[in-house]
Amino acid sequence: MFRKVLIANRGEIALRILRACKTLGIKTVLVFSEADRYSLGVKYADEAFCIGPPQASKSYLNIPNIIAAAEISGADAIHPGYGFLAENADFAEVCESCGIKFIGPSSKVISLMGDKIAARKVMYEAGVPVIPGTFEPVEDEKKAISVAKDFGFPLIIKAAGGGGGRGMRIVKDEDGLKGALMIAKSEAEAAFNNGAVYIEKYIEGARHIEVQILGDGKGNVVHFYERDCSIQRRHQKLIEESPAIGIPKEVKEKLLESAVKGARAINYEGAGTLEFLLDKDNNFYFMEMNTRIQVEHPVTEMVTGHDLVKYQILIASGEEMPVKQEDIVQRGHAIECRINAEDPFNNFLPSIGTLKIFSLPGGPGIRLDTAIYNNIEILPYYDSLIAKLISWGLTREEAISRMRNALEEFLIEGVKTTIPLYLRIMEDKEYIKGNISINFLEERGFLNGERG
Ligand code: MV4
Repeated sequence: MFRKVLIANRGEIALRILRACKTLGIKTVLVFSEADRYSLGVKYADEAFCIGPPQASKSYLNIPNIIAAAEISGADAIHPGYGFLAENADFAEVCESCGIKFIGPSSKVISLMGDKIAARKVMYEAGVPVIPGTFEPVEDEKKAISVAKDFGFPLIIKAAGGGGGRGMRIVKDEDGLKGALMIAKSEAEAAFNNGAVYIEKYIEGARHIEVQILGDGKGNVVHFYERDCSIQRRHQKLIEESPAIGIPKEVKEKLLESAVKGARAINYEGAGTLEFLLDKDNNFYFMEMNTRIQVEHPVTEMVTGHDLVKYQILIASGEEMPVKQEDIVQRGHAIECRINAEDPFNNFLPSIGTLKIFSLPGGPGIRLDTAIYNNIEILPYYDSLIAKLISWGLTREEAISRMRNALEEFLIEGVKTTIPLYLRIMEDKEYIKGNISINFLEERGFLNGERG
């Protein structure tokens, strides 16, 4: 087992990883930027190293400084959390060549799944249903038109180097095709240094369903069921839940089995997520794979009772699969609301200032993952997530009512937050019925201040 782990992240996920290390008796090193000098992570870690100024590019993305901190402190492994360097194949490769274990899959697998065309191909060959579309980059209009003949409109053009909704364009008809292709290619080149784009049939009114898997890199893969992450704004998830309701049993079984099959095909090591779209007829299609622990992993932990971050560390240290599939059962229902320091009534404008905490939520089935404390300064350098509020109940109704109570109890001032939006959503009749899709917020008027 590792003696010492370096955590290359900040905020709530840094605390989450610190806690997992402590339960395993592993010493912790945290790297932090000048903006995070007074963070809870710095207090709780056994050692902490400042790695640069607030801008992420000079600190949390500064590979040489992070490696230097690992070497000086004698850390055996680095946990990247999510965001920042978590899916950076170059970073994983540097760790590999320095003899520091990157807690996650190999740099090879990260870069394979980072190439969204290659990922589609691998999954298709493994027998996982993928979205109808191309398995090669689409170079010109002629090819795009022939793709349109095969699949029909609407289509979606995606960047091979993109993912998570970055570098996508929906095309409604042939008139828009040429221009969209050219713009998509040049944007992809500029954003990802890779102008390759591919085309898929656009699946309308879909739900975003993802499957949590864990592999040990020795051929064993288990799943921890699914999450519904349909409630998003501009590809930022706001509310996630597990289980995904209303999916026929046979479909769900096939979905979970497909995810495991896909992960096995790449001999996956670590925690990962296969993202799928579920159409109105309950057909599911692989979209992309995330090779990291995700923000929303707590809903899965709440319904299964398993500690996913602990398993990440055990597997990275060389252990075989620490859990049997039959010991992973989905019990009850969990919902996560991402509390952001943003004004939901003013176009989600980021809000900064000194946070005043008057009351934190609690009670049965409530989990709060956060690194906030009274009088902390909320600064504009990083994403605006300040807390993740998770509720669990025996039924979805109970999870919703506990969430509503917890949101009411959560009294903070000094910055605007998304809490009042979530209070309204928890009372929305379509949300309560489970009528959700990726268009939910727009369709229900929660954007542009109509209701939200
Ligand atoms: C799609 C899609 C529909 N059809 N692909 C968004 C995140 C990234 N993982 C891929 N995404 C989507 N891909 C096909 N073929 C719908 C989404 C999508 C989405 C698209 C537009 C606006 C909001 C969205 C929210 C979630 C998913």
